[in-house]
Amino acid sequence: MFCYQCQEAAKGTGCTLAGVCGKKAEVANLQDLLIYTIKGISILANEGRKIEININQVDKFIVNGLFMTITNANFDDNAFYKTIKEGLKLREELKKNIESKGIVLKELHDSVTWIAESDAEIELKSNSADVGVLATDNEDVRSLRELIIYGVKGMAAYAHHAYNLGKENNEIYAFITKALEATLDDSLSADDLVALTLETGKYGVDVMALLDDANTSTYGNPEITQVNIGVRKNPAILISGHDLNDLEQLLEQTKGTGVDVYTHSEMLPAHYYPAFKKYGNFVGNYGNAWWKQKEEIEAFNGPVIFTTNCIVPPKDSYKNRIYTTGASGFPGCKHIEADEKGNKDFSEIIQHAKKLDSPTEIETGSIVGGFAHAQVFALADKVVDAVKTGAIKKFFVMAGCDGRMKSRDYYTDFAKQLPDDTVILTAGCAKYKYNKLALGDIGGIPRVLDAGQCNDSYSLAVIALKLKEIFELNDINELPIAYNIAWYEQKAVIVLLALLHLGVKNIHLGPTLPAFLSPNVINVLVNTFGIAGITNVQDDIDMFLQ
Ligand code: SF4
Ligand code: SF3
Repeated sequence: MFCYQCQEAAKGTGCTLAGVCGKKAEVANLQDLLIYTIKGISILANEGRKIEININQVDKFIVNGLFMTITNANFDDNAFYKTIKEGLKLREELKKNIESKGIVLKELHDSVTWIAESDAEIELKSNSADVGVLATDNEDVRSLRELIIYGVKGMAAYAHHAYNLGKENNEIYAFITKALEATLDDSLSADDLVALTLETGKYGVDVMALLDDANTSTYGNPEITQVNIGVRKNPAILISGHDLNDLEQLLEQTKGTGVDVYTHSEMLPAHYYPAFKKYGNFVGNYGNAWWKQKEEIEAFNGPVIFTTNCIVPPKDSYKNRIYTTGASGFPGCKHIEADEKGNKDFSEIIQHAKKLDSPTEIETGSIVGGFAHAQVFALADKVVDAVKTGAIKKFFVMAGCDGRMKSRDYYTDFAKQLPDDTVILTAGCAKYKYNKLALGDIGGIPRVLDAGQCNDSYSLAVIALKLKEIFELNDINELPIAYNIAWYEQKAVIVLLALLHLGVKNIHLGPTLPAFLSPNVINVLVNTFGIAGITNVQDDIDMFLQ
């Protein structure tokens, strides 16, 4: 195996024996083969699109398959064997479909022609050096190809949530397959790939806008909300991940059963949506970011359902309480499948919860959030006044991911040491590094404004563009906004590329720069966009406030 897609890549270069995340070599290789197979399907999808055959089922397969390979989403070897076989079948059907229209498919890439009759043959192919990341020799080309692929993985995750809510955009699907085909094209130069990377950012903005539309048109606009972080004395289910449709189905099915529902990690922002406030058993948020789940799930006592990443390989003591659904999976844990209409039956989890103790209290009180674009626009006068009077000197966008590395304490210290006339704009699970600190408010505006999940970084961009308009500026970079972003997995990659597409410069990225960026690619990002890493809290604050 070789994997360097996340911030925890071993030794800052890549995991080779097993993932720091807990991914086994076999699964890593199967993920590579699934991506390889999806590239082959993409080549045919691009042909199919030219002659306007309906490939919606193929697009959905691609989006789901990409999502399954995101860090901490799916550790289940069986799920990958099954998905690869499904992919090969779809690919052959698509091939026939295209050929039936009189098109002659010639000189096809191996990713379009390889076949396997058994799991053993799939395993053999997955071990071949041609399918993995290192199949590309040139370090810079490899770096750009993977940067595009990781951006596309993040894009796929958001497209997946959107289509679960009935919102799709064929241009996004078409970009995904075009980009994946391009990563096999040896005739493209590094400059071509840089251009494609920036184009990936454009579709990153589009997919986040699509998901924002899907979420807000289904569940209303997020509004300021106090979220309880304590517990009640009923049996309960913990729901994690990002999928709001799964949450809605769980709330509908637990209604009136005496079983409570709590969110974990990236599901916290669900509390900000008006539509979920009507459920009396939707109690609050339990715990913190994904990486604390070993202690927190132990203490929760009830069953846990993962709708997406981030799963930490469970301890035996609670593994029988773990359920997965959607693109997520873990060997030995029950996976809840959707029927053809997307309906899921959570009754087994509800029955399971009834047999278990209520959650152990680990915290009390509440946290505030719900500052997505509509809510911030409603407060615009107040915010603009605060900027004009100098009550707010600067905003710090600190969106992104949290993670287990000790070096991430930087973000807690950074938040603590920021001067009182600054406001943090956050989204994603990065918030857990400072959302429980008593940072106060500025004239009623909290000093930490949480827009929501990582995809709601879109809201932060919309807010920035609105402020640019209000202050009549020519350039988004003239705003008093600094960007100090924490990243971990591939959704953060698409968020970053989206911000670059919007023209945001001088983004600082930490706690370390991605292992998949080669020195030359880093140079391009530094020279074109002023991307930089982080140093230490005091020097960085001084630099940002200069
Ligand atoms: Fe390593 Fe991250 Fe890949 Fe897991 S996802 S194998 S931790 S680089
Ligand atoms: Fe968190 Fe995985 Fe990235 Fe969605 S849940 S932000 S790390």
